[in-house]
Amino acid sequence: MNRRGNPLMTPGRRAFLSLVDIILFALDARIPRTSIRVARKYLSPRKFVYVLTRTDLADPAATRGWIAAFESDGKPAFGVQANTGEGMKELVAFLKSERERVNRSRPSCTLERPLKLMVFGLPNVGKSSIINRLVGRVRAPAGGKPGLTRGIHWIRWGEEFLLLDTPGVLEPGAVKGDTLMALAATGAVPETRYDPVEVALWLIERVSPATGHAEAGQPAPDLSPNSALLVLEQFGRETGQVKKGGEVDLTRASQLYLARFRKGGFGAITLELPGDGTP
Ligand SMILES: Nc1nc2c(ncn2[C@@H]2O[C@H](COP(=O)(O)OP(=O)(O)OP(=O)(O)O)[C@@H](O)[C@H]2O)c(=O)[nH]1
Ligand SMILES: [Mg+2]
Repeated sequence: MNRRGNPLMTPGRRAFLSLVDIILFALDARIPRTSIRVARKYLSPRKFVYVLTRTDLADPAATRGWIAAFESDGKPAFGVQANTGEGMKELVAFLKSERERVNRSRPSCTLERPLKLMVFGLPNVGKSSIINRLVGRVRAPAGGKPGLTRGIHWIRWGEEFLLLDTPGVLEPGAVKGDTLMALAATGAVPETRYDPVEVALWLIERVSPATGHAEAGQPAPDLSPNSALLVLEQFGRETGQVKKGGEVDLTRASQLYLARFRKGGFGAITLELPGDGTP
């Protein structure tokens, strides 16, 4: 996640980006607005399409709303579950039709060349998983920790495409407040960069009106910090995160709460809905 090895985070990135025909801008479907706002400064206005990942963990109605909002803004958008391949068909069909369009627009004597696609976005959003699903086998290392992909890699996808896997773009020191909380809650920043208790309380305030279980897609920002703490303590007790004297171990309870949220254990929850401010 540092600038080394990531040409997207260097001053020469525009020249680098010009090598690519289409950019797949991967967004976490739970936080599309933050995914765009934090990453887009590294993107020059090349042709890109949005790929919303983790649709299994997001509220389906909210994801449909996001896709409709992007499309009405003239941006193709696709929702996928990048770790299983769910929803990839439409994206594949779109990319194939783009390739045909590009080749048709070339003079007939020109040799066809592979279309160059780059997958771009925040750390841990599912970029390498998208590539593996497109190619049909594991060609790009993918895993649960942000910052897994280091350096850039071209990967051949049949004769027709070349795919570029890239490291996530993010300078963790540059993000603060709600942005940092949203990124930390969804797993885009390393654990050393945030206080798990602060992030768990922030998340509970948004998703757990009373019980720690949200209604899908209904962020409820009304809970006071004090009640959030009570919810966290109750969660800690229920899950056995208790110290010797009987006091709840808030750090461990928070880590467990965040891990459960990231796996969809509280339901399919979108933290940012379309319509409340364009990205
Ligand atoms: N539930 C769920 N998990 C996903 C999805 N897409 C990716 N993952 C998981 O998210 C984790 C990160 O995926 P990667 O493909 O490594 O993400 P990345 O964007 O390449 O990450 P970096 O290279 O670290 O920037 C992995 O554990 C994937 O299995 C998805 O749509 N749903
Ligand atoms: Mg990766």
